[in-house]
Amino acid sequence: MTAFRPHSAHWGSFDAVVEQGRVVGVRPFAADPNPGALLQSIPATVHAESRIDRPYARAGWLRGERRGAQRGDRDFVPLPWDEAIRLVAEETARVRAEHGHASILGGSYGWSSAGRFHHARSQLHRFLGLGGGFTTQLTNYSYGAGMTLMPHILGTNDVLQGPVTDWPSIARHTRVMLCFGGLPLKNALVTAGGAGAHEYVPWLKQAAAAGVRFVNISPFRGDAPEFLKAEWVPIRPNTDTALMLGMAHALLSEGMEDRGFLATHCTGWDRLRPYILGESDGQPKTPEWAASLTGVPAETIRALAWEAARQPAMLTATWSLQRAEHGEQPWWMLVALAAMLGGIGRPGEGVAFGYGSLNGMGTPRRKLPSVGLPATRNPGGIGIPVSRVTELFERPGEILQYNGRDILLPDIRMIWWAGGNPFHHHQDLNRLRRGWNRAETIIVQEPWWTAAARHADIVLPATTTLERNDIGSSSSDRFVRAMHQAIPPQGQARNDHSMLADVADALGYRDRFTEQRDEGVWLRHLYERWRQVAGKHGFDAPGFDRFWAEGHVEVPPPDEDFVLFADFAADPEAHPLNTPSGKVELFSDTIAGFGYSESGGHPRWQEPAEYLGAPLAARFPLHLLSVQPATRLHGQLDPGPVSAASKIQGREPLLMHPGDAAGRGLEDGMLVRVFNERGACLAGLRLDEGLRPGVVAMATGAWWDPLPEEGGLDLHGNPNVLTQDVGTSRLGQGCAAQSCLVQVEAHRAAAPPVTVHRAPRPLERPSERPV
Ligand SMILES: Nc1nc2c(c(=O)[nH]1)N[C@H]1C(S)=C(S)[C@@H](COP(=O)(O)OP(=O)(O)OC[C@H]3O[C@@H](n4cnc5c(=O)[nH]c(N)nc54)[C@H](O)[C@@H]3O)O[C@H]1N2
Ligand SMILES: Nc1nc2c(c(=O)[nH]1)N[C@H]1C(S)=C(S)[C@@H](COP(=O)(O)OP(=O)(O)OC[C@H]3O[C@@H](n4cnc5c(=O)[nH]c(N)nc54)[C@H](O)[C@@H]3O)O[C@H]1N2
Ligand SMILES: [Mo]
Repeated sequence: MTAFRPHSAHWGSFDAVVEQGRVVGVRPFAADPNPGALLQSIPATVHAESRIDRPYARAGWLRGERRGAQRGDRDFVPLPWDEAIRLVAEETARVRAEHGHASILGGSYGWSSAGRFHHARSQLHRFLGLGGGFTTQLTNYSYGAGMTLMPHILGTNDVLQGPVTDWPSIARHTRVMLCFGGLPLKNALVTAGGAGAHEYVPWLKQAAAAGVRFVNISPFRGDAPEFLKAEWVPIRPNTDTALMLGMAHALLSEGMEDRGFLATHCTGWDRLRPYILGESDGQPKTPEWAASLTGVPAETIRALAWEAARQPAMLTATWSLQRAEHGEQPWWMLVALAAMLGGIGRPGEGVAFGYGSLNGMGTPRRKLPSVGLPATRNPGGIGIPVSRVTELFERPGEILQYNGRDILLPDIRMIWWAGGNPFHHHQDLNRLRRGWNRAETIIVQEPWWTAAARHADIVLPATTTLERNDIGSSSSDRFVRAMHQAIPPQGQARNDHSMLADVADALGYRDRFTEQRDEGVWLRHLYERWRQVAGKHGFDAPGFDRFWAEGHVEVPPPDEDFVLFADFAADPEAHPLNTPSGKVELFSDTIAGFGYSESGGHPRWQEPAEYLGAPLAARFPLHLLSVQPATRLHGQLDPGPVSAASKIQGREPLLMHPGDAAGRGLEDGMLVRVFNERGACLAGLRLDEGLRPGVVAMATGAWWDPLPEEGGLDLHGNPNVLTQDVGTSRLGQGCAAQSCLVQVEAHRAAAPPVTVHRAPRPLERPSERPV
């Protein structure tokens, strides 16, 4: 018999097609106008060979090899669940008693899965918070630098998280849209918490049909879909700030800046203007100056500036631009450029970040929170900017500067991860692993044998969403989705909530953790809480039983276009921004007051240590972009068929311009070795004329499969063995993965096969099992 069970994932809502206890297919959600291909990877991934079948412990850990022990040795011993729970509880109690709450790193960054109750990271935070606290991780990898910066200069993070000026407003009013980083189709496959409706492509088509002209300012032509007929401006990576400064100079030299807006709505123009003109530092930021850094001709820079000044222009940049050394600067300068054009807060004009980064940005929606667990208290804990995780391991007792604060780094004894994959998301993985190994105990909750699970001491097998009931919900999506359990738990997998409840039980606080609710009661409780909030926002949602039976609730879109900062634009006195001056801060006294040499009081051009203009480019002459994958979500779904079909000889593709390949004797489809001083990986070469020469690109997410020795060659193609691990600056301390130079050569030797999608072979003989 075939059953259809409503369900949801970050990459789309669907019905799971179930036969004899197995997911055999998926049927896209009927209300989705443009369902994505990633859904097709679900059945094979849920039933993959790489599912963790039962709890395990690392043999060396059981023998007492703790701090400094090598992890990732794959020497795992199966454990019965009750023993695993007992070991975890005893070790947690010991670490807390001996070293304090802050010695447990429970930040556990990662996307987890769409269901909001069983959201692994939220469950872990709740468990650790109720137990006294933990060291958590602040900001995120996506836009950590940007979200630290924007409150200083615009007083809000709406400009990058939404709601932003919506597509109907753009289609109606915008004439030209300048898109730094483009408007890639691949990124719009996903929405955190579940994509009920993929409306990005229909909206892009509508805007193009309405006559909006798109300009794709990016090293990669493929960042704009063909149907937009976008002009391509191939810029050198990490030089966008210089291009924007050149545009600003072009505006000033023609007197095209909006002096009224700069006077009434901004502060600090008197400091930024002399910098653009070169009066404060002796270097006028002319289009010619910008051309020498960006590789974009001065005429093009002038034309872009004048075009944007003559008609309604929307400026946008993808989140990727700030994932680079000095990543705060291009975003700040884009705000300054929008201020010079005077369009901030006008329909179809101004600036916002991430239209091309995630499905849901700019989609008409009401500002409603998503269904979810209440925020956790973290009484005894402290927070570290998420991308500084390796430094946290390396420098206990030292100070980390961040956004005007001095953070004393704790000595991490225990690492606990649920719902994230640091050996996917972090930079310079060989260095991360050295720091990681300093912990005494590492616990990972995972459905699959990811690199994080392989680097744990205790591995707890988690169910996937299809093995439990939940609610999918995102503040960026109109639909709240019922997620019905489709199949029984696979192997001995358990829900994150249930395993943590058992550990809480052993530690004496089960009831505080569960609030004596089971799954069903929790779902009803969380939904009804949300229904009340929705009611206050004027939306009358059906009761839980109807929602659950119908499978979804649709929150209707608002009737009117949404324009970000409209009130402020109309009357800056009555509706000031939440900045110290109440205005757009083109100069920030607060930021200047931090005294960081690398981030001053106004946006400025600063050379990254790794980009094509740097001395290091003589040795590593290619700029590597590590972009979001079209074939999966980060490391998730990598074992599925959509991801597998994109690989070349089983390795992740590396995109390269044919000219760069010819100079190296490389041909399409061959295996190459990509390397720098931090590490090396194999990749399959794909030639693409749409890449700026000197730039190569590789998607993230191929599961790390290193040869066993320290720093060993990664056989699969995980770009994070190459990326550099520095903060964007002390201001934002964001991830700077996009600043990375490499060299590429043919790999002609025989290449061992990629085996990382198989489960590691456990130690089976009882004699190998230590007591
Ligand atoms: N070089 C480079 N690196 C990058 C980026 C880049 O642009 N370049 N981008 C960065 C960005 S923006 C991000 S957001 C990060 C993403 O990094 P992550 O969010 O850490 O990546 P995911 O692979 O989504 O990790 C989620 C993990 O949760 C697991 N999981 C799913 N459901 C459950 C569950 O129910 N229970 C449990 N216990 N686990 C579950 C999945 O199997 C998966 O391993 O990567 C960052 N890394
Ligand atoms: N299919 C899919 N979609 C995803 C994700 C996924 O894993 N898979 N991840 C999601 C997540 S967590 C996030 S945070 C978002 C991230 O969204 P983004 O950060 O926008 O995504 P990226 O692919 O890293 O970058 C977008 C484009 O920016 C260009 N770019 C890179 N560096 C530069 C530069 O210096 N200058 C200019 N002008 N352009 C540059 C690259 O060519 C790249 O294709 O994507 C989300 N969407
Ligand atoms: Mo992200």
